[in-house]
Amino acid sequence: MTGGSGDLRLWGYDDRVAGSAEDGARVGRVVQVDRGECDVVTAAGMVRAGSDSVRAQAEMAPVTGDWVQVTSQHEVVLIGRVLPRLTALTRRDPAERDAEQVLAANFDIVGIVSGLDRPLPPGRFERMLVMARDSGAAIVILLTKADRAPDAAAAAETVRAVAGDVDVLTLSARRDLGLDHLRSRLGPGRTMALVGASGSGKSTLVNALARAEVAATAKVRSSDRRGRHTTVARRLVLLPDGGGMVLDTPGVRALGLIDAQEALSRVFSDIEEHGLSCRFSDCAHGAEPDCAVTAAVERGEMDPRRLQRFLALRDEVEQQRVREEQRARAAARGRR
Ligand SMILES: Nc1nc2c(ncn2[C@@H]2O[C@H](COP(=O)(O)OP(=O)(O)OP(=O)(O)O)[C@@H](O)[C@H]2O)c(=O)[nH]1
Ligand SMILES: [Mg+2]
Ligand SMILES: [Zn+2]
Repeated sequence: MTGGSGDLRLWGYDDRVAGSAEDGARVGRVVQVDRGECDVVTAAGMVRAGSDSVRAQAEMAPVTGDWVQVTSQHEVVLIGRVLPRLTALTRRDPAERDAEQVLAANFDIVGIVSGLDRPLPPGRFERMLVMARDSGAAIVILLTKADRAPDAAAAAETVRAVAGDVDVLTLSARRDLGLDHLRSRLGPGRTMALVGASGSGKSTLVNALARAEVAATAKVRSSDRRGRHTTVARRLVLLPDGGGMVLDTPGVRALGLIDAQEALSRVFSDIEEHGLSCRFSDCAHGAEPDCAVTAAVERGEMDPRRLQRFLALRDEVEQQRVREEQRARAAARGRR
């Protein structure tokens, strides 16, 4: 992991990153974050850096994938500024209601991973699609363990029904199926962040792409095919031969949406399009007269369950927004 800045380009360093750093600053990319410390790859190689000693508490905390400025004080490397993020995966912090938690930053593609050894609930894809859409990156759905599915093509079709314009690929890390196609979407300096349930095969896919056992994997429970939360840290892995990077993440239990109104509209663009013909421009697609969305359901043009799932996600996002507003008002009162 040593070498000149040429190596840093393999990690995605480019003119945009260079332009956002202060003149003469030492920059690096966060490869992994552990309590208070990060592994950061710099032009001089990998360094271990303290993450919060020099930054004010209110500033952005570094996450895996971030470009940062590093400084050295008496042999100790510290992270200074976190450079502006191009893309970011965010969710509602499960520990702190309504706070935003950034899971990963500066990836070009989000790979939504799901194993074909388990049922594929459409609502789970829709939720992950909203989160991925909100990140600002390109998206691909990766259906892994194709070798375990009696009819992978049929399973992929059911996912395509909710995927909109997002590509759905079927893969097998075990049989090396579809991996070359996936590699063709990466390449030097490009990063793909993997998200998906525990046991879906994210780390196995990382190892297959890396052609080495770089990430720990574990068998799913035989009773219900659920994973064991094997991966515990988000980690950026450099692929061989200028193949880009994959960002492995732990399987997520909760994916609360935060501030995702626009992404929601895009993922459910079919509903939004029908909605343009509703009588009321602010139609909630419930009991309103002349609602074009419920009419489409009645005509059999739209799956009523998809509408229900949309309404539930919309309520979740709306309630979160209302709470956020209340909190901002309370904070403003406190300042007066
Ligand atoms: N048959 C088959 N099994 C696979 C494939 N990909 C992954 N698996 C198995 O699925 C299990 C879970 O894989 P992991 O890669 O650990 O899953 P993960 O998504 O990283 O899980 P967490 O780290 O817990 O989030 C392991 O037993 C893998 O061997 C595949 O393509 N085919
Ligand atoms: Mg894993
Ligand atoms: Zn309506």
